[in-house]
Amino acid sequence: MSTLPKDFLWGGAVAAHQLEGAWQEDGKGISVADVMTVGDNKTEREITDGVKPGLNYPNHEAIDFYHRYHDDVKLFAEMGMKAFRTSIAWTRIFPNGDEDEPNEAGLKFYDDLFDELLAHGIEPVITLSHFEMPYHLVTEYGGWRNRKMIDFFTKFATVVFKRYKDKVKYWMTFNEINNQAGLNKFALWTNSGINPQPGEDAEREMYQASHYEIVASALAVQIGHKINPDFQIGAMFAMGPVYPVTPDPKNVMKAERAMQANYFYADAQCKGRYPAWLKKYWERKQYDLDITLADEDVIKAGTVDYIGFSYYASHAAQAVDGEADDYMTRAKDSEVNNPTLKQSDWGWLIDPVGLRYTLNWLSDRYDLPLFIVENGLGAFDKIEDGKIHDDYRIDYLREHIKQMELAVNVDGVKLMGYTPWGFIDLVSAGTGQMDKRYGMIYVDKNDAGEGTLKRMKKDSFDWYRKVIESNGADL
Ligand code: BGP
Repeated sequence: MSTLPKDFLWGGAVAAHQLEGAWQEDGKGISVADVMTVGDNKTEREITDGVKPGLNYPNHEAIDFYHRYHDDVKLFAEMGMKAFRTSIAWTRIFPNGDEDEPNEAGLKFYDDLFDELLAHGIEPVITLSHFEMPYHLVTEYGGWRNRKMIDFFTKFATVVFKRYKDKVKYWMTFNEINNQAGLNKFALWTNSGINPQPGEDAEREMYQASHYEIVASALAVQIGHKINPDFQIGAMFAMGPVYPVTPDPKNVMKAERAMQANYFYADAQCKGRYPAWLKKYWERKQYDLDITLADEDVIKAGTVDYIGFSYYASHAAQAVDGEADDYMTRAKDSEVNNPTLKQSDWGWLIDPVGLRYTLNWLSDRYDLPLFIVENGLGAFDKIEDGKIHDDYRIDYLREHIKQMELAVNVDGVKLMGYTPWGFIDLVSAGTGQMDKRYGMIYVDKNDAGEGTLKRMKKDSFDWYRKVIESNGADL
């Protein structure tokens, strides 16, 4: 018997630019996601300098949710979903990001979508910025390197908070805000609109941009609470715990450092301050960041109500011989394989126990309600006799849900809900392609962009319906 709370938010998660399509409809502007072409397992997606004719940009059409959401929401309701996590495409509301007035057609789209969800008993859970800031803010202002972004973002947040104050209760500010700490090109671009050029110190730019985002997030929390005190406004982190590869204390320290480098955002957004090690690091690097006393007050006053996080995989780290005492490390730089775990088709380590570990780690450290807003298995699916028997996906989700239930029932973690990622097939953020599928609902479209866009239930659809119906008892 499950002891999950009765109001547990079972659902699914997506992001606007990965499923809506209609990239230029009803006044929508171009976002950073719209100028990225495809990549694959090994090569990162290419960032283009504006949309170029002849290149492949799969998210321009995506799965055409923009025109098909009425039917899709019916399917979601049939699955029994109680929560639907998506984002609001900033470029539908402020096409360039710096206009005085919002775009009414964009606002109306989300009004209609939220009405449709609510009519089916599905709670919208909304991310304000999910890898889709207006491209114009990059070309004109340099993206989040520029303090002006705080005003543009808070204006956008204020407009949507006011407009949807009676329709949306659960919000998150920035999707996986900590991704960029790894300094990879994709994350710097999608989080902050930064495409570092040779000779530039990408790390400094990342810290400056992150600071402005943290301030903007804290302001949004305060603004939101004034507009509707019942709002629950969360942070959103990509969680992938880093384990020491062996108990050698040097490896333990290495793993701890990688965790610190990745999760200082959580300290700022949940505790309202930067950690001491980070201030020391900035000093040593002589970064001289633009962080004012007023900013520090804002961060203190704008801590979040809950922590939303994604969980896909864990990592293992190993110390490097002869390393200086003041090293900084990124999870990726120090990463080694963990032979105790199996891998997905894309080489992501499958680690259900790591989810329980993560829930405990976050809960102990921040003592806030938690919300698993992404989890899932990206895999190739095969149609056999008109069906998709995705037992591998069911196994993945089942094992993670079991660990999640242990964290709640045995460890006493306060958990608000579970919204597995991409529960309807959509464009992968990492590759920009379709064939890395997470869905319980298949969408007929392949990497070459061919297909009817027809929806079809996979075996995991009925399995998940029963999980929800039994509140997590029937796995
Ligand atoms: C997270 C993002 C999502 C998403 C997911 C899966 O990082 O928040 O947008 O796509 O990961 O990643 P991918 O699509 O690269 O498999």
